[in-house]
Amino acid sequence: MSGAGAATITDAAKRRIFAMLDADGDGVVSRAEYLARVDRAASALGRGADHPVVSAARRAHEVVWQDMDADRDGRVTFEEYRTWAGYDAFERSCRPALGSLFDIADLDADGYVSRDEFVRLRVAARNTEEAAAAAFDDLDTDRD
Ligand SMILES: [Ca+2]
Ligand SMILES: [Ca+2]
Ligand SMILES: [Ca+2]
Repeated sequence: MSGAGAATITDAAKRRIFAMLDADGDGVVSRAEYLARVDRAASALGRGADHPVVSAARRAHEVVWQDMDADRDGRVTFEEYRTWAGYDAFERSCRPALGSLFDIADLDADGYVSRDEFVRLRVAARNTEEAAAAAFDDLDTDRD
């Protein structure tokens, strides 16, 4: 994971992220595709769909979704995504959404995501288990 801030996300990176969100590859991200992130994370971590952290994550993602869909037509095009990802909106609404996924992953609610919890979350985001484990090791620089 690079330390690049939101403002420096390249078009290539935005395209990769957009392609990941556009699960059926039709060139637009639907609300269902976007919110499916929450359901995948919840089921990977064994969280019930009505668990408070899952409901909170759904609300946080809903906010991001509304923010991204600038023309409110229920679809996010790459152009919308590209414009949105370059602005403060990214910081403002993405941070709580990512935080909400963190809360889903933090099964014992100790405020830390353990290696095992992190791997399950990343697998849910369709990374291979191996890449997720490597990504965690990259972040966990003091190996604790
Ligand atoms: Ca799609
Ligand atoms: Ca739109
Ligand atoms: Ca934990």
